[in-house]
Amino acid sequence: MRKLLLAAAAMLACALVVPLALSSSHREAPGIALDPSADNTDTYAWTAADAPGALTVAANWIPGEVPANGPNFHSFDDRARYYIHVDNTGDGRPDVSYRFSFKTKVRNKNSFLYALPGANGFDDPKLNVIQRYSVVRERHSYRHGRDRVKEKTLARGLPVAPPNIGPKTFPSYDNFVSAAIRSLRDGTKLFVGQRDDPFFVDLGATFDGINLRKPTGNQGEGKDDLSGYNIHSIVMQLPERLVTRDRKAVSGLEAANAVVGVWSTTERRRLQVSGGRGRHGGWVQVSRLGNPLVNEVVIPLGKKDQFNRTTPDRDAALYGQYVVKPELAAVLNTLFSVGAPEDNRTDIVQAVLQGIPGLNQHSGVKGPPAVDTIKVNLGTPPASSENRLGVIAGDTAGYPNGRRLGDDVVDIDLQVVAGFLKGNKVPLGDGVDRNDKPFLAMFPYLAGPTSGFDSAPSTRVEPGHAP
Ligand SMILES: [Ca+2]
Ligand SMILES: [Ca+2]
Ligand SMILES: [Ca+2]
Repeated sequence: MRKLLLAAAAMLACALVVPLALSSSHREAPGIALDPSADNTDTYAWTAADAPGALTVAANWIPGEVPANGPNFHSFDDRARYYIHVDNTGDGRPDVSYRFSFKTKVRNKNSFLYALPGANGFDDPKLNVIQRYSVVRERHSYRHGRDRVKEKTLARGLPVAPPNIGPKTFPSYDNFVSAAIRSLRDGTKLFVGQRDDPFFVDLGATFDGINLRKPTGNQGEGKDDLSGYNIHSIVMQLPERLVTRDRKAVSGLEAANAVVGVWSTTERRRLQVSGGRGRHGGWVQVSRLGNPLVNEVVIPLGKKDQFNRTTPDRDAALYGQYVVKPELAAVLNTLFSVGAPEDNRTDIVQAVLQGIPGLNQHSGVKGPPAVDTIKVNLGTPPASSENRLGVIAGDTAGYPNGRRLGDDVVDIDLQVVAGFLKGNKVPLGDGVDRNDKPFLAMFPYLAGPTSGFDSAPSTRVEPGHAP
């Protein structure tokens, strides 16, 4: 407890600040908005209350999945590669990466149905379409500026939980969820499949010029524009020794190996076409996501696609200027006259990109470098009662020390950009305080997906009122 208090005090003394921005990372850049199956929406990294010796990560893709979108329901793309990266030294380069590749099989190509009614398991022939995945661990070492990668295939042919089509097709959808939870020999727990989008935000108000429905404060009446929509998620629970610098468990908050930085990316193959013949080239990164909202509202339109292609170790050089002088602060001042500091926001750089000293800053690195990773101190005990505003509300187990599913990053960002940590406390918020569905207390934590049968919004045609 004392350590926690010290950390909280250190944090406030350092005028800690949090990221800027407004809707996590759904359709955040022009290029990736045209390629939803490769589009990262959110990355979460935290210590789960029921798994204190492990790093828990949830990485989500495919924004705004309409549950009823059949017969070709949403899925991971067999032609892309999906990554979760961990940096345990603080330089913004990955030290351990987990790579996911997918393969879809159609059992009966003469049927248009994804599954026949009553399908109840991955081996049930009534399940006509099944997607499976392999996971490869990459360990990176850097010598003379070169990245040497050692690969190990951890598992192949693991099943992806299918899209939740409806109660007639899948009377016991949760059976698929249980069967999709896998434990690897090294103690890693895995789940891959469709879930409810855990992000909550009044998108309509936010991008209508931050048209907060009750701008004097966070007084409710917001609309969770992502409610009822699903995403595809990879959830991993990794024993600490698999991700730390010295390959040992973390002994406490001040341990030298305690902080890790997490982000996710997607890659596609280059395609070269000449003389009417296509040829596949190497893999290229097309999307990435560390802290929420950075590419949304910090990076200007002209740089958003470049941001998705570059790596965190180059963030300070390429994008530092947009964080130090965030456009959002000026926008908030114009709209609401909140008195947000508009220049020299090194407080934001520290909180989001460098880490808070004594809490989630990597130890033993010079600078420290400003890199867009979610930095989580694995020695921070989970909160007995989570506060949605995380560190700025004194809950040091929350954002930006990692990111939990329930952290209200929209409100945190609005308040921090307005100057919360410089004493300018404006109770800004979008009026949406939590997800539309409760999270689970156990793995895989994210709420179950809305089914196609229950898809909304939709208008029920009343009897006798057919058009
Ligand atoms: Ca590194
Ligand atoms: Ca939701
Ligand atoms: Ca909110």
